[in-house]
Amino acid sequence: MTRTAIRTCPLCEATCGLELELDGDRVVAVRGDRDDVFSRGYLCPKGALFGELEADPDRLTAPRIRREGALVTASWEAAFEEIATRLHRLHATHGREAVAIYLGNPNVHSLDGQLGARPLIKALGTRNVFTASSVDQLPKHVSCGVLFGDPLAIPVPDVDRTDLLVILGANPRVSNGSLWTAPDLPRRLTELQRRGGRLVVIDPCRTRTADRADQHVAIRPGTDALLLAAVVTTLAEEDLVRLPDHLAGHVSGIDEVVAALADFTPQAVAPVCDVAAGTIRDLARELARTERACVYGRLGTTTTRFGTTTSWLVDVVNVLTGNLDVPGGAMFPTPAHHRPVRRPFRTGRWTSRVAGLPEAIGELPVATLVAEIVTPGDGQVRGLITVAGNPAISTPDSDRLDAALRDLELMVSVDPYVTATSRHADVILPPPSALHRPHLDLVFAGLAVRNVVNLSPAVLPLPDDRPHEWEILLTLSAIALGAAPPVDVDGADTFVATQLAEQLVADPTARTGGLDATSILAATGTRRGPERLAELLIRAGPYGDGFGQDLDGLTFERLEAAPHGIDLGPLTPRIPEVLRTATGRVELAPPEVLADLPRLRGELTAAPPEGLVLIGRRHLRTNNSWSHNLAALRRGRELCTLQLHPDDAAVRGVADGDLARVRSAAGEVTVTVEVTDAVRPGVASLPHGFGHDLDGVELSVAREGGGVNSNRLTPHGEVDPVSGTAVLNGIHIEVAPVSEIAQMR
Ligand SMILES: Nc1nc2c(c(=O)[nH]1)N[C@H]1C(S)=C(S)[C@@H](COP(=O)(O)OP(=O)(O)OC[C@H]3O[C@@H](n4cnc5c(=O)[nH]c(N)nc54)[C@H](O)[C@@H]3O)O[C@H]1N2
Ligand SMILES: Nc1nc2c(c(=O)[nH]1)N[C@H]1C(S)=C(S)[C@@H](COP(=O)(O)OP(=O)(O)OC[C@H]3O[C@@H](n4cnc5c(=O)[nH]c(N)nc54)[C@H](O)[C@@H]3O)O[C@H]1N2
Ligand code: SF4
Ligand SMILES: [Mo]
Repeated sequence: MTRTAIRTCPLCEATCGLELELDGDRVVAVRGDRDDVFSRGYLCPKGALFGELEADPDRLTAPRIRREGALVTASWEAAFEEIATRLHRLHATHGREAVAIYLGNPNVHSLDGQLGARPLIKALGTRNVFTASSVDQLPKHVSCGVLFGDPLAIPVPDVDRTDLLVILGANPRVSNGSLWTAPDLPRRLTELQRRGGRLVVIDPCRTRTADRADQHVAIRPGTDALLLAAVVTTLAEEDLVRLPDHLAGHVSGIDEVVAALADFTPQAVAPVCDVAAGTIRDLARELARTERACVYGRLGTTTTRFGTTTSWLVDVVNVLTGNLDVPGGAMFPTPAHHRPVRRPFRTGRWTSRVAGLPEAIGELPVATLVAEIVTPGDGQVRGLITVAGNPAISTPDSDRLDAALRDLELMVSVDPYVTATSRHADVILPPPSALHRPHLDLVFAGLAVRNVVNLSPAVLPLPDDRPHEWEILLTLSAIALGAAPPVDVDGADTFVATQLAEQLVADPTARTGGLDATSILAATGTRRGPERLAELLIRAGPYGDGFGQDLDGLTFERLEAAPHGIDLGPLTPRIPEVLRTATGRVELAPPEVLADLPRLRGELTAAPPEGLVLIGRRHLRTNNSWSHNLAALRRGRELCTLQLHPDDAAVRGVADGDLARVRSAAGEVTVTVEVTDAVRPGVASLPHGFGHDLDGVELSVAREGGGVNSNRLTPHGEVDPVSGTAVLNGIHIEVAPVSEIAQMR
């Protein structure tokens, strides 16, 4: 007898509903949940293998402790004892800054991680906080922070209602969207075109998304800011700047922006971008004249030298063409959970010790983690806790970082696998799989193209001998605060919940404002952990019942009764209420970003780049570094190839299928060449997340899967200086046939 269970897919930002067929505790089939109010049955190849991922025999079920060099299985008690002894010693000898934390991407895909990581960061009391954001979307947080006063107020393309969508540096037909939650984006993009709308893709590669677009502009990598600046000058020159009525009086700095960008004319930027001036002008005119239009930039614009400035310009263009905060434009979602009003945003409240890079949203750039570990002195990082991250593969200068991790005095990894990263840990704490935990998304709902809420109960009970991930994180928090195990997890959990309840009753913008903290806490009954926190946030949120004040409002009972989710309607205009700047207006000309314009101007006169520039790509069947252990995903042709344009391949004497050496300032890899005119001349493309065949890695399938770690080529010092985000796209490389380099030696 099988049974079915409904659960939100935890693998990417699309948050599709899955219908799982279970035989006992094994998932035997996965289908898209056709009744899901948002994803309506969509399923991608990764989601389809959710069952295999859950049943992966390489997944750890018990902790590991390093003993005489080897990672041996240990009890939870012994693992926490070991951590407490060594962490307390490290803190006592070298202080709080000596212990760093790195939070990886899957943290934001679980309720445990979404709510469990904060207390740990606070408890560690270190400024050495690193996350995958600084190899990803941090520039967007910073640009929205300065524009709107809130780094989480990120407008998303209202794809279902737009008539023109201009995508820069994203490949949603493969990635399924990022900072843009819209399950089944491929269908939504097709529908946009079917109803007569246009899709323009600006990307150095003819990606799957570009291939299906109405127009593909093969821009030179790293030059999007110039192109967008020239769109702004065209709008100004041709008197095309228009604001929607409701924005009038809520936007400052229009004239300043126009003046600051005046010399970035289409003619001036065209040779640098390698895009015709006429194409840029037409783009500006089309954006201004199309009733409902939107510009969207993503990873290929954020992880570049001008990440923040480009992200800012995306929204500047949306504002000036009258497309911010209007249906069919770029809109701010209204998620169901309460979001506290934040203080006006600023970066650089502190800087990193070695490179002096600025803090942003409470973290430091991971590109500088290696420098913090290897550079002696006061505040040197000697201990590291990684949670759901694989920095040894996913972050810059991997060879050096890998070596540095080996030399740490203490390393703890909360991870279900022995990976390139966790193989260096002294203790590995494996969390249970997604089947064992409830889910309610508190991140991507704030980036979704419809307002939706969806609670997934745990599919399977957790075996008694295993802690939940939030219990692991709370135990680590208590230890970091000085507690000796066994830790009173329930006490710590109640403390966290009480703090939240007190904040919610003191917050006049919450539906719980003015209520009594003890009563709202009591109303959550027997719920514990992040589920209890989530209930507080939902009932305090904009659709919440305010704990009985609004009988039609959301309660957890209502969510439990709606396994396919609840649709809360299309996005609605939110300006001015969403703004959190000191002036309460959109600050279109923030000084932090304008200060970067001289550097951008320097690009206009810089010598054209010589040689090859490396960029990245994603595959439909891989997920960053961690889905590579599924045989079914690795089937078929080689995925980790260096794509080269035929002209570039010919000049270098390499042919399709040859092995080539690729060299950058950081390192060197040997990889198979794929000759294709899908990449523009002067550009090479290599996917990230590969290269698992390292000593000690216990990923039996991924080890054999081949491929190289592209971040061995990423220099650690190269960042977007405004946000500190690593330059992953736009790395200078040399490519030569393997035989030729051998001869040179
Ligand atoms: N060159 C290059 N580098 C890149 C990118 C690129 O495009 N090019 N992309 C960047 C981007 S966008 C990102 S987001 C980062 C990702 O970088 P990371 O977040 O550091 O790495 P992941 O590959 O996502 O590894 C996630 C780890 O979490 C573990 N894990 C999975 N589920 C759970 C769970 O439920 N709990 C816990 N505790 N652990 C879990 C996995 O076993 C794996 O070890 O990589 C970045 N690196
Ligand atoms: N299948 C799959 N889906 C995923 C992931 C995965 O690993 N696999 N990872 C998830 C994660 S963590 C994230 S953050 C998202 C990312 O999702 P997307 O933002 O869609 O990122 P990519 O698919 O890497 O596409 C980036 C594009 O930028 C282009 N590009 C590179 N440099 C430049 C440039 O200078 N200018 C312009 N205009 N374009 C440039 C590249 O050619 C590439 O097509 O995907 C998520 N979804
Ligand atoms: S698109 Fe993302 S959320 Fe949807 S099934 Fe695939 S991996 Fe899961
Ligand atoms: Mo990401």
